[in-house]
Amino acid sequence: MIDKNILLKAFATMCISKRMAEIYDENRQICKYVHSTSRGHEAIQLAVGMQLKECDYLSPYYRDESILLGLGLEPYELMLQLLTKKDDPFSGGRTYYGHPSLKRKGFPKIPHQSSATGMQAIPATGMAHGISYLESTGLLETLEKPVVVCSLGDGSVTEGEVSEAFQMAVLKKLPIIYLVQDNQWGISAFADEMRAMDAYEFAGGFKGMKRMRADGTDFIDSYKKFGEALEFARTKRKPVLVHAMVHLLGHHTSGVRKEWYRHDLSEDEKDDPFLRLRRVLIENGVNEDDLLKLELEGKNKAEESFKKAVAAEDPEPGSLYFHEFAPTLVKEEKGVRAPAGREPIMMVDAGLHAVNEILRDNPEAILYGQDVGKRLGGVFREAATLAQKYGDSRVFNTPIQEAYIVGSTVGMSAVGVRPIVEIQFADYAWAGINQLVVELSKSCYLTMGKYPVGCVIRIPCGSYGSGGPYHSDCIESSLLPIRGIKIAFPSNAADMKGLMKSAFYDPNPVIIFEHKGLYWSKVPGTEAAKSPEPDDNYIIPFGKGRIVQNASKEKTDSGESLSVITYGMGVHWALNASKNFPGCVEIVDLRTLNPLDEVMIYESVKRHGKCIVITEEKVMNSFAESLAGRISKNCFRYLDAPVEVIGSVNMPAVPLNTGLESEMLPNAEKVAKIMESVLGY
Ligand SMILES: Cc1ncc(C[n+]2csc(CCOP(=O)(O)OP(=O)(O)O)c2C)c(N)n1
Repeated sequence: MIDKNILLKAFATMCISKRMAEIYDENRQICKYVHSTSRGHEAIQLAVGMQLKECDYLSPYYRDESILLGLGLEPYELMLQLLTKKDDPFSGGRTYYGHPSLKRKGFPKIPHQSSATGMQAIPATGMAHGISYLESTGLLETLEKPVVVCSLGDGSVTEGEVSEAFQMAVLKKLPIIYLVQDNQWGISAFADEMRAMDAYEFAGGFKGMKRMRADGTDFIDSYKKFGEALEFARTKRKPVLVHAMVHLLGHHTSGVRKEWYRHDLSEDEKDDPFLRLRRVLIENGVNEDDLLKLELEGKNKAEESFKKAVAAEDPEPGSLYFHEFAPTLVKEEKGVRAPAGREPIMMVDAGLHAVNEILRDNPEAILYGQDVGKRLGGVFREAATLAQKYGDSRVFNTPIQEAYIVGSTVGMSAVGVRPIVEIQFADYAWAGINQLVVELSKSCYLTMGKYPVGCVIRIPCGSYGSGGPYHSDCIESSLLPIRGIKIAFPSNAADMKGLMKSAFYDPNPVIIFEHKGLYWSKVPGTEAAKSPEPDDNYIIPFGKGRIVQNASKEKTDSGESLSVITYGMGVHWALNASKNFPGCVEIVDLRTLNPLDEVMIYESVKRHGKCIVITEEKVMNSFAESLAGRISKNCFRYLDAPVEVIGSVNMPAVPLNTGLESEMLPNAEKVAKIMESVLGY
C-alpha cells in the first residue's frame, strides 16, 4: 500500500488543479490565451510528477499541468505563463500555458517544449541517447542514474517521428519512459478514426520496448505502475512504454469546447480521478472534515494565486529582442590561416581534420549521421578514420531518419553532449526540417536563453558532374528565413576548417553547407578551393566575409570596376570569369549567410558603384535576390547600374542529363557575360 501521506499530497494537489481549471473557465475574458488543463488526467500525471528526481529529465506535453504541480511548481508560476506575464519562469510571456522549460535546482530538467504533437519524442530520445553516451564514457556528472520521461497524448503517437524515436530507443537501449495518456480523443477525432491499434499494441512492434498498462484515472495504480517503470528504466537502462487510460474531463483547449461535441462525458465523469482518490482516502480512514479542509485550502491557494498573477506585470516590449541567440565566445579570427610550408589540402580534408581536432579536444563531442561510421566514413569520405580513432559510441551510423538526426541534437545538447551531425545530401534535409523549425530554432528564444541548442549540422549540397535531381540541390534560401539558426557556406579549405571550429564552439544550432563540387576540387576551375591547412587554433567568427580578390586602384578610381557578392561555388565562377577583366572585379566571399557581413557588402558595393550577386540556387525568390534588393536600397545613391543576380534557371529540379544540367547552372562563361554588360553599363 502507498503511504497515506503520498495519497493526501496527491489529493491536495488535485484540489488545486481542479479549482485552477474552474477559475480559468470562470474568467474567460482574462484567460484569453489558448490553454489546456489536465482535468481527467491528474492521477497519472501526479504519479509522474511526484516520483521524478532532480537528476531526471522531462519532456511533457501541453496537457501536463498536473505533472508540473506534482514536481512542486507553484500554481502562481503556471498562471504567470497562462497570462503571459513578465515573470513567467519558463518563457517570459512568450509561449502558451503548460509549455514549461526548467533548469532549477531541486527539479528535473525540462528543455523547450513546442506545441507540435509528438515532436518532443525525438528531442526526448536524444536526451536519453546523450545520457547513455555520457554514462558509457564516465562523463556523467551525477552518480545517480537519470531517466528521461517523454509524455505524449495518444493522438500524437501516430506521428511518423514518434516511430523514429521508438526505433532509436530500442536500437540503442536508452533509459527513457514514453508515457502515453490515452483519452481516445485527438481534438474531435475519436480512436476508431485515428488508429488501428493503441499505443501499447503499436509499441509491441519495437523489439525490446518493455510495455505496461495503467489505469491513469486511479492514483494508486498509476503511482505503482509508473514507479515500476521508473525503477526499470533506472536500473536496466532500457526503454519502457506506459500506456495509461484516462478520460479527458475538461475542454480540449479553451478554444475547442467540450459542449460542442462531447456526448460521452457523463459516463467518463464516473472515473474522475479526484472522486476516485477521495473515495480511497475515505475507505482508508481519512475523515470527511480533513478532506473538506484540503479542498478549501486548494481552492484558496488557486484563487489567491490567480489574483496575484492577474496583477503581475506584463513583459516590456523591449524584451522581444532578448535571446535570439546565446552569446558566442568566438568574436575574432585567431590562429594561423596559412602556416608557412604547408601544402594545400582539399576542402573535404579540411572538414575532416577540423572534426578530428574537435573530437580529440572535446570528449563531449560526438559525430553521427548516415554512413559516417567505421565501414565507410561518410559517402564523401568526409568522416574517414574517425570511428576507428574515437570508437563507435562517438562516431556512428544512424538509421535513415533525418528527423532523428536533426531533432536529437536538442536532447543531446540539453544533457551536455555536443553533437555534430550530418544530412547525407541537402536534397534529403527536408525530412529533418520539421525538427529544425519546430524544436531547434525556437528553443533558445522560447526558454529565455535557458536551452540554446548547441549543434553542428553538416549538409553536403550543390551540383556537379550530373548529380541529378535528388543529389544536387542548394537549399539555403529555404532555411535562411528560419530565425534562430546560423548558416555557413565555405568556399575553400581554410574557411571550412575555421568555420567548422567556430560552429562547434557556438552555443547555437549551426548549419554548414558543404559544396560537393568543391570537396576535392575536381570540377575544372575550382583549384582555389584548396588551401594550405590552417593550424589547430585557427577559427573564424561568424558574420565576417572575406575579400578574395581586390580590384585595382586604377580601375576603381576610373569607375571601371564592380563588386561581386557571392559564396560557395559562386566564388570560383567569379574568380574564373574575372580573368577576362583584369583589375576590374572585387570579389566578396560571404562565408556565413546568417549572420551576414552587411558592412563588408555595402562598403564593397559603394566602392565600385556596380554589383553582381552570384548564387547557385534558382534565382527567383532566392536569398541572392533578396540580398540584391537590400543592396539596391542601402547603396542606392552609389549605384551606377542595376544590381544583377546570377543563378540557376528557375526550374523545379537539376536534370540528370549533362547538357541539361549545364543549361540550368551558372558557370564562368555565363558570369563573364554579365560582368561585361555590367562593366559597360
Ligand atoms: C504537429 C501538430 N499537428 C496538429 C496539431 C493540432 N492539435 C493540437 S492538439 C491535437 C490533438 C492531440 O491529441 P492527443 O495527442 O491525443 O492529446 P490530447 O489533447 O487528447 O491530450 C491536434 C491535432 C498540433 N498541435 N501539432
